[in-house]
Amino acid sequence: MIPVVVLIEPEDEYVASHNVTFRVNATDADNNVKNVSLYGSWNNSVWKSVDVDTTLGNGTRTFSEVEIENGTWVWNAMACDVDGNCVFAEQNYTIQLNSAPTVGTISCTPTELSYISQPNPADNYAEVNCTLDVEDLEGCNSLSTLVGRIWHSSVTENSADSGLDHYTNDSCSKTCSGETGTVKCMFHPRYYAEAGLWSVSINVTDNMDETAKAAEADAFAIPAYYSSINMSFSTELGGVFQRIGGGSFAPGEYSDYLNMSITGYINRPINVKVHGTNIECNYGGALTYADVSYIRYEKDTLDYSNMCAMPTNADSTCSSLKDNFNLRNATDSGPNSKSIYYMLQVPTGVKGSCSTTVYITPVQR
Ligand SMILES: [Ca+2]
Ligand SMILES: [Ca+2]
Repeated sequence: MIPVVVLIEPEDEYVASHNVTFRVNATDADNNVKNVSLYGSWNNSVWKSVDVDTTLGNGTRTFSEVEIENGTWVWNAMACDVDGNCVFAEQNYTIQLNSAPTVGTISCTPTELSYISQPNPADNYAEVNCTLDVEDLEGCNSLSTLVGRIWHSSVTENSADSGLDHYTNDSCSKTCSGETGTVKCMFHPRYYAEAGLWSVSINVTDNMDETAKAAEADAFAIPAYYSSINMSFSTELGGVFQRIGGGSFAPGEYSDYLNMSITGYINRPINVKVHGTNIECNYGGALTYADVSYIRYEKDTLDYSNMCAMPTNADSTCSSLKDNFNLRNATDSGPNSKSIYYMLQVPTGVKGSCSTTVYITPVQR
């Protein structure tokens, strides 16, 4: 009698991403199977025996972890008995091995962003488009997942999305022609995004979950925008506001030193407490805020890093100032004066005309 071969695994038209294990069953009514050979077409498209199992008799043969080139191939198994009767399974099966996609270099336009102006600053964003050449031997259309990211140099690719410094694409699309194509990802960084150099990455994933990524450092720049800052001062008694200082600054820049003079006309020495309101910035009606602690103050130190941060609560003012301001009594020769010095580091993340009010409260020593 001649043997009978049945293909068990993998099923016909199976798609694999790695080495493949084949299982076939060979039986013979005489129980005299001598060997079973696995055949495939993946060796330069030549149909040939890939492996031989010489176990005698009826039973299942396993060909483990067979290495197969990318592509779609035909396979079968042949059993021979001791009498020289050889037979294949009735029908060939096909198997497909997947290749990972490959990618080129990302390029983005424009390389320096500019922002749309009025009338709708709350929605104000710039558009940057980044493109990437891709290839997949199973066809560019097999790329099913496309993800683009852009990030400021102060964070990393995997940081959380933030309007300030990290964005995932608004959209990514592909244009395909056979195995190759182009992926284009669009981003909309907001008007208050951090100035400086931004990097980009694009991930592509094929329908077998194999991925490829391209990244480009310093792909485009966001220019520094300028804020105009006004600081208003008042004494809590009397409520007379005096607008001093201000000007136009880039985020991160320092203002000039501002000097508020306190004059004592009374016969008691005084200290002072100060506090301020958070900085409010208005850009065509869209409001953003920054903490008042960007303002620092001292009575005699002109070094921003060693000045006290302005609090919002008058009871928690810089103790060195409160306890040591020490404005002396007025005397026969006239009143005494002392100055408080202020300095502002312009906050990042805000845009437009910003204002804040600082209150000065005399305290009897
Ligand atoms: Ca036989
Ligand atoms: Ca593929």
